[in-house]
Amino acid sequence: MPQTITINPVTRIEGHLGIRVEVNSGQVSAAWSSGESYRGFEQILVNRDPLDAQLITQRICGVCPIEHGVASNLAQEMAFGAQPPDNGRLLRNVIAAANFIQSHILHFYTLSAVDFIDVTAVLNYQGADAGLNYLKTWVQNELARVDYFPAAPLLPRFNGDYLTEAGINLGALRHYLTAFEMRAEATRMGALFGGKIPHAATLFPGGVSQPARLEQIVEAKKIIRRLRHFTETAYVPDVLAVAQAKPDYFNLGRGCGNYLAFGAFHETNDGSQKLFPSGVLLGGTLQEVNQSLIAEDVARSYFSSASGLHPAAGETTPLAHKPDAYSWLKAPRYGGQVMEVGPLARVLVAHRRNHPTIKPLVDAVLQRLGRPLNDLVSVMGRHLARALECQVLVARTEEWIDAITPDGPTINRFTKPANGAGYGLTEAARGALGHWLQITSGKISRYQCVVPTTWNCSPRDDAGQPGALEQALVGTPIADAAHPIEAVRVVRSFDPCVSCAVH
Ligand code: NFE
Ligand code: MG
Repeated sequence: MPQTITINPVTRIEGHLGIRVEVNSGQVSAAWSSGESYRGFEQILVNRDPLDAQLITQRICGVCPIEHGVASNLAQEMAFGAQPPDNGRLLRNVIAAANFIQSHILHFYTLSAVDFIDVTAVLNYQGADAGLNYLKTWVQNELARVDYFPAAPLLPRFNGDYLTEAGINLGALRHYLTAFEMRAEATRMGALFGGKIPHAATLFPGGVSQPARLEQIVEAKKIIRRLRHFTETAYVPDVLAVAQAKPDYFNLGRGCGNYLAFGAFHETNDGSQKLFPSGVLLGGTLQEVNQSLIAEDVARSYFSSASGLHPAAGETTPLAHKPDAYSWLKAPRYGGQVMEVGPLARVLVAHRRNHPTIKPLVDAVLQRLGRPLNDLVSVMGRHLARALECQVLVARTEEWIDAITPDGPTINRFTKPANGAGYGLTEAARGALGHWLQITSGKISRYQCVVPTTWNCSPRDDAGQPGALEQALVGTPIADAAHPIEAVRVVRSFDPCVSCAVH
């Protein structure tokens, strides 16, 4: 008899995700992923001034606001016929990179690493470090309160290696704390040029609204060097340590096998060149992205609007008690196919395109691990792809900061048409992000967002095809049905943000 396990909510992600799996002979045989809330941003935007878009869409999420703002700006720029000058493009890149970097560090250390380390090791700590004592008290309180998943096997790096105090090695538990500081640093870098974070004030179509002063550039340079040091000496090595300690996770969570990347971080003002390239990998074949092939199904989603609409004609009419529906996420598909988006998709596309920095880095790491490229398609591969693209991004961001002209012009003028349309395709930390904008008589008449986690965590579509995460869960061994840590690790490898996904 199959057994059903429900994990709802899945904790340590953003937003409310529910997972239900059917387990047969100790393995997941089917999975259902449910977004458990509704936000309504696509309705809120209608009838607003198009220039409000980046202010409103940034509020979709506190973790990836900048990318929503950038997607809005790109959609407006297409509708207005505008594009930023060099300085505007560079500053937009740096603000977005700050957001990406904090998000990746957050995902690994704060949201995921505790699935792989033995946090109870900190209980033996006897030293005077205030941070570690805080952590010790926190772990004690948590253990008194909840029924914990069994601790992961002790990992040498995480419980050994560098920090020795009172005879106890705490290794990457220290990095767990440093990660909070690094996140704050990245956020500060974004705020230097964004005016404020999480929701930047300077993002605007045609560039950014505020020139960069020399002292801001100098400060950003100091911060990116710290972030670069942390990424190279802690984040990437710690992910590699987990990868070596848990090699079985290179075989789990493989998923749908199709990948979509819109690409991001413009290297030219018209966006024809990007640091992270765009591409579609469909059954192993690389294609150019054709956004007209995107459509969103709602057969199993809580919407009464028509199914299978392209986002430029998309509708969002909620229907809470729809029979057979089980998620507030729509089911985006590309030419009818289920696609995975995110760091793994970006890295696979970049690798296929012989990217000058990503390909050699990925190849070197895989060689060190003695693994073929295809092993990246896994739980551990997603963590690795995220860390490696972070390493490429911190290095390139330092160069963008160096290239900013102090007090140079950051924005190009444009005229707002009374009627028009546009779309913005970019990458948020969690994957391909698209906004579709329609303007009628000077007001937004339609606004549709197709968001990374909507792709990854979508429910079944009109044809009954499960979403990318639902497919990745199938085959996962569950050793103890009362503590399905293996399934949770598969879910978290996608870094879901359901606040974004339901927007
Ligand atoms: Ni709320 Fe987001 C990212 C976007 S995820 S975090 O990254 O867009 O769907
Ligand atoms: Mg949408």
